Amino acid sequence: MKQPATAAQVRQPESYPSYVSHPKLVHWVQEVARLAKPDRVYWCDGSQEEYDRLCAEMVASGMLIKLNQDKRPGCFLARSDPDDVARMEERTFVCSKDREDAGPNNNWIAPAEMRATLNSLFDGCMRGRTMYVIPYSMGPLGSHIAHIGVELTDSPYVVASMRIMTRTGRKVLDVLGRDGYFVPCVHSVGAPLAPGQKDARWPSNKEHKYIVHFPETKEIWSYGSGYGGNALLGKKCFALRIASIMAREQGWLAEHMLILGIEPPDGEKRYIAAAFPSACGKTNLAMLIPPAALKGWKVTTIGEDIAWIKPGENGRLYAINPEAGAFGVAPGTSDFTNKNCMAAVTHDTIFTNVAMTPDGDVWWEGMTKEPPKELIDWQGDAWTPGCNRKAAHPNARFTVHSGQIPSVDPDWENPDGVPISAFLFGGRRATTVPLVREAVNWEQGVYMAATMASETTAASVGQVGVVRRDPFAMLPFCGYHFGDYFQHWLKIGNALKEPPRIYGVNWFRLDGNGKFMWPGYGENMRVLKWIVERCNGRAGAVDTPLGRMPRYEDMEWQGLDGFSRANFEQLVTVERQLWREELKGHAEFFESLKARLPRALIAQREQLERAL
Ligand code: O2Y
Ligand code: MN
Repeated sequence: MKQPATAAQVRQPESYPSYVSHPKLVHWVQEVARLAKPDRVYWCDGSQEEYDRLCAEMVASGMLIKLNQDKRPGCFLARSDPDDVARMEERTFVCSKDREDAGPNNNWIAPAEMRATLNSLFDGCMRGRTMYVIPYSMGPLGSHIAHIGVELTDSPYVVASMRIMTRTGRKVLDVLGRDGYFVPCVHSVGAPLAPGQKDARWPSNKEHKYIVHFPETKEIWSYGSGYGGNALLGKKCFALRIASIMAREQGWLAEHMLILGIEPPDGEKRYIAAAFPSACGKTNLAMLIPPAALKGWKVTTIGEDIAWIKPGENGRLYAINPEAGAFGVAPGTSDFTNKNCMAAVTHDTIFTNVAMTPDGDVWWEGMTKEPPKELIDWQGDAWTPGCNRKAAHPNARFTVHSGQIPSVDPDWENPDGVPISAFLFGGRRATTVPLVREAVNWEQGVYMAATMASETTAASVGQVGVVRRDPFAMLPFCGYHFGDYFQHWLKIGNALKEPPRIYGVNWFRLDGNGKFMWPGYGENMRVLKWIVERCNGRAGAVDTPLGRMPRYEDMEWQGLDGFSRANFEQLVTVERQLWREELKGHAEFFESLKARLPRALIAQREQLERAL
């Protein structure tokens, strides 16, 4: 029954605000409400008033702590359950009709079996709670590159976070109209409340966690976790896994890439999209501040995690950041590693699992050289230096709106996107992979990206120092078979009049003492400068079996004291024996993709083998 009302009112499951004019959306919301049986259904209008009210309610319930408003105005702290602290790749599923379509890169369960499991888990899972309806746009409202999703969730933390990370509420329904397309996303923390039962500080389900994607119907269902990528369904679930499937069907790219703008003092401004696996400093690169010695060079931020990229009519690629905010890792972020980011989180930020100072400010490992004398750790316990525990969880996060980043690009909300001149692909490799190389053509670039890998760190899964193939940095995020994905990249490139140049980079080479050979952070600008000058036809390079590389004299070294020509030569040496071993790794990985691996990539591998 339709009732005239404002969005701010809490509604009965069957009713909805008068401004909702999309029968299919209403029907779906009612259907999920009948299954999950929330006490209330609330349609989010996306207003500041609504955000403030929900935060106040979460402070009252203990889910959020209001931080010191003199030091961090508009900031809150959430402490998650210790078992619910990160994305869970092993609980993430792509349930295509045909198992082969999900590929060896995804966990698969037959759709009928998964639907039966979810129906049983979701039956009554929102009892005692409110089910929030969040209409959201991935990308600037009304952009021809943007798409709309609707998330149903029983977590007010998700509502507040989604308002920072995406464009939400009534304005999205205006764009959706009576029959616009939306991706249905259902999320529950999986913790129904009996009448009178006291809620947990961070409700979640210890026994069952599922993050599920149905490619054919483009649905997302997530159960049991309230954290990050498991719960903010616009991010990895929609903007990467489901969007990668949509992109293949519709002829565009959904990528795990930051986008930055680089303006030379005397040349054309260029935009670069760069893919790095998790824990390789993507946020830092996206907000890089050039060293003072590179006078007049300016870097701006379009996005720091995801790019949606579409061919334009002129045969170039145009990219938007589908998100409107960052869910960045706090530990390691400091005025030295990312001053722009530190400035962004001084206000109106939700922190999750960081430590708190006695006066209600935040702290995490790496923020300052010396830790404070006392803290309250991410679990709410007293902490002192030397107590042998981390004060902040290694995956502690800040959620902040992109508009707060000082380096944000004036075109970050341009609905037409920005033209991409170059793609960068980088992993964390202690040996073998040189500082930078340029692919001689699109196919070689796709090969570079398809074979990229990263060494595992303490913060990532499994054993430390193991090389894990992570093609295009999409291993946990590609919603379909990697072989088909590589083919899609080849097809997109072949149809472009002006394809972006493709580069491989590695900031993480170690010397014999286990020390980083490249200074990284702001000094990465020297590599970016070479790339932009290549795009602008102003920098030289030399051919190698791995692609084109800068000579020492092709890069700018002014202001980088203590880094010699010999250091540089070491970083760009092609060590043939190591590469022969590396190629075995490529062959092994390709073998896992079997018949769906494009022949062009096999040919690239053979060519490289010959060249070595
Ligand atoms: O652990 C999580 O839920 C977050 S993972 C994440 C968050 C922001 C950007 N990238 C990532 C990632 O894992 O690539
Ligand atoms: Mn990411």
